Formats: sequence, structure tokens, C-alpha cells
Amino acid sequence: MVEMLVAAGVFALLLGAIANTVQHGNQAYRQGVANAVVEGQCRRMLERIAAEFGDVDRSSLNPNPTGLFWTAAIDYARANGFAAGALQVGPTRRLLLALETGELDNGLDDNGNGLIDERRVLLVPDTATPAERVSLGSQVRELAEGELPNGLDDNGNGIADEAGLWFRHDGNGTLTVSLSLERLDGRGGSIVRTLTTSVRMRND
Ligand SMILES: [Ca+2]
Ligand SMILES: [Ca+2]
Ligand SMILES: [Ca+2]
Ligand SMILES: [Ca+2]
Repeated sequence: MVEMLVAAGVFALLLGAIANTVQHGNQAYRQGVANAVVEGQCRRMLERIAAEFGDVDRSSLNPNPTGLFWTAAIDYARANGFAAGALQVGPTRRLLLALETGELDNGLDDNGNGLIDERRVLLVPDTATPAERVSLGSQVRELAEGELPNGLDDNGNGIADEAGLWFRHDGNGTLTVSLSLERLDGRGGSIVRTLTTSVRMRND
């Protein structure tokens, strides 16, 4: 009888340990899936943005963010062929960060999605008609990962208070683009992912 009780006790302990392990495993699994979703979203958005600049005439950048200068809004023109020996460019395009629908820039979560002052990336295919815009994605952070609004370079990348989307030109045809996304993890925290890429522009 004593052996049976001990065995039952051990069995109960074992079951508890297994349940605990499964629960933690599930949490870790869900966290891993959520991280991968945000990372995938960030990668797709960044690739889409970077694809805008593969055939851009580098002299068309406005502003031209060189040195310690960065920008979250940029105008540019894409090459679309040659005519009479001269490069032809299409209409001036624009990428910019805009406040998410329902958000005001006030340090509060106005639209109730748990994110504060979050942005979306908009593409204007022709600045002659600026009201025609395409959204390239949402959940962009107001500031880049690791930055506080204090005039300092908190994340040590050489520029201060940069936004969740920023462009920089090395002055020699390479444009760096960085994107920081944030999403709630459903457990009171948030998932932040930042990806950075570089694009070689045209020089014609
Ligand atoms: Ca919000
Ligand atoms: Ca707000
Ligand atoms: Ca910085
Ligand atoms: Ca800062």
C-alpha cells in the first residue's frame, strides 16, 4: 500500500513535470512563431522598399541624405531607358512615413492597437499627384530600435533619433535603408525587429 502511494506520488510529480515542460514548450513555440512572423513582414517590406531604388538615378535623390544626415521621406526618379543617347527617367516618386490611421503624434495609443504613434510606409508613384498613395505596410516604429527622442545616438549607429524607417546615401551610389517594426506579443510585451539593407543606384 505504501509502495502504491509512493508510486502514485511519483507518477503525479512526473505528470506535473511533463505538463510544465509542454506548457513552456508551447510558449516558446508561440513566441518563436510570432518572432518569425514579424521578421518575415519586416523582410518583405524592406525588400519592397529597396526594390524601388535598383534603377534609380542617384542624382535624382531629394533630399540626398549623406554624411550624418538621414531621412524618412525621399523623392527619386527611376530610369526607364535611353533616348537619343540620354537616360530617360520616369515621374518623380516618393516614399514616406505617415502616422497610422487613427493615430495622432501625441505619445498616446489613439487607435487602440497597443502601439504608440506607429507609422505606415506610403509610396507616391508620381509626386505630381501626391494624393495617389499606396501603402507598403504598417506597424513601423516612430523611432528606430534602441532610440529615444533625446538628440543622442542611443543605438550607436552614427545618427541620432532616427525614425523606424530611414535612408542614408554614402555619397558614392550606395543607399542604406533600415526598417524597424513592432507588434504586440499578446502577453503584455512587444516584438521588435529591425532589418537593414543596401542598394546600388545608377550613375548615368
Ligand atoms: Ca496605436
Ligand atoms: Ca498617438
Ligand atoms: Ca541612432
Ligand atoms: Ca536618441
